[in-house]
Amino acid sequence: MSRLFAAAFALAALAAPLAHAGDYKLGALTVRQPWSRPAQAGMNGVGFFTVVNAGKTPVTLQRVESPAAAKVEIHQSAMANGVMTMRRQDAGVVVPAGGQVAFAPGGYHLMLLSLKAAQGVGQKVPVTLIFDNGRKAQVELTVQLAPPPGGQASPMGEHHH
Ligand SMILES: [Cu+2]
Repeated sequence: MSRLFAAAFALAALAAPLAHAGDYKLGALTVRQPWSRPAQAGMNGVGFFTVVNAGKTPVTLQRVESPAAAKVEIHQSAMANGVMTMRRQDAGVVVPAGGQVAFAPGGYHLMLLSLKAAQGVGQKVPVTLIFDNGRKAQVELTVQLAPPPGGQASPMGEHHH
């Protein structure tokens, strides 16, 4: 084995523990552990993940597209007078420089309106996250029943669509 190969292997070994399977890197942004829930065709689906911004400037997630749904909206759930409500976030969601934003049950989420097909556990749902710096992240939401291990805890419990 050449020295060059040995060095490359050493680097790969060092980098490995930092990356989770299912993370997507896009410049200074990382989209961590995107997932969704099972749903029937014609119903609304959800999308959850964490966006980490290692850069020195804030980045806004402006909009989201998916071939799996008629339309995708960015929503935020909030508790108001004991009632869980959802609001569309038409201005997008800002990920601060050096910070992160969690899309998780009870908070921010993607709403996949009118799914074109049923999505079952283990399936992958393609979505494209479009940021204000012109970057697009193509990620796949893994359909599962519960949040990924090590994912963000739910800020306000479950919420149903
Ligand atoms: Cu919603």
